[in-house]
Amino acid sequence: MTWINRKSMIKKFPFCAGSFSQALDGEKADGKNKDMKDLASQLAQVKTVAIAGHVRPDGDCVGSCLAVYNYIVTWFPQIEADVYLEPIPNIFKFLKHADRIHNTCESDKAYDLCIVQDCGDTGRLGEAVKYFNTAKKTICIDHHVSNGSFADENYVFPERSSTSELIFELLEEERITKEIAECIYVGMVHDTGVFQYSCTSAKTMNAAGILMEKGIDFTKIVDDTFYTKTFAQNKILGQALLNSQLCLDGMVIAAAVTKEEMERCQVLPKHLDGIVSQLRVTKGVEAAIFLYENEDGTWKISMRSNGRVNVAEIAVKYQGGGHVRAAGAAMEGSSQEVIETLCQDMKKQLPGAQKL
Ligand SMILES: [Mn+2]
Repeated sequence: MTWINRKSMIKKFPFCAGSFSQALDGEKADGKNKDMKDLASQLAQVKTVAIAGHVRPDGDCVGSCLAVYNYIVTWFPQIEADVYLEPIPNIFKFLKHADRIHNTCESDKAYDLCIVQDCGDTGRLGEAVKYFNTAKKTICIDHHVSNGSFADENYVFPERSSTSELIFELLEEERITKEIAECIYVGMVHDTGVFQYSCTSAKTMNAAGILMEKGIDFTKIVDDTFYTKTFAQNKILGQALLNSQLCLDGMVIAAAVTKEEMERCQVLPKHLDGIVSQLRVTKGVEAAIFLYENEDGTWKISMRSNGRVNVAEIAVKYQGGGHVRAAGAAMEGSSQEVIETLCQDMKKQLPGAQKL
């Protein structure tokens, strides 16, 4: 059995960084944060602003970036603002001004201010890093544990549910329009698994309550952007569940889907999100393993833990990475070999587990 070095795997699991970190004292946050109290005062003197987030943008990244963009165009119309993000998932395109996002960074404009959001390091900004590098001033707003506070001003709180929750704090409540509220709500919903992960706090819920009072259609937002799956996605989920097996006396559940099965259901890797989460909520399991076959016959591995197993530790062994409860890697071999190898690793962390 061999494994493959895929550094990108480490970057594939942005979900809810806060839920796996030890809670810091949010208001002191280890001294890296300067005195940024609100966004308005940061915008007072600037004429041009670039907004950017991480590559492969997720709900929190899109929501938080568009919230700031909509805030600027609504309340600071004299400022020329641009948002730079890689193409966003279709489900987020209903957000106000999603159609104005620049997917490429052709302009060589140097901005007065560059605000980077939901991004733990400049390496994850993709092409938009050039606007960060050339801006007169930079601001970083983020909740990733790994964030080194790399900007001039940093509003970085790793224990918070989402960057969108931080944006909520930085805006004046009365200036949060319905459209801005929708952006923030989407980000909070996605990074908390609909207010479910342990990063969800009373602050998150209070903010969500205020956003609900802005008249947003919160039921539709949750359904349309989080729960709704295409028919093809449901078919492949069903196939994965049919293929699943219990290992280690029922402590681990594992499932693999092959290229052929993906072709039959007409799905791409990006349509497999959520399958491993469904496996994880099987009664009695400590961890879930989901594999899908890459074009070259290798396997992309996703792992989730309910707490006792540190899946990041296992992923790192195979040059992958992630969080304690959510991690991934890529491996070679038959699907059964891969599952057995990973179960052996999990067995070491699960005293009492008997047979594979
Ligand atoms: Mn986030």
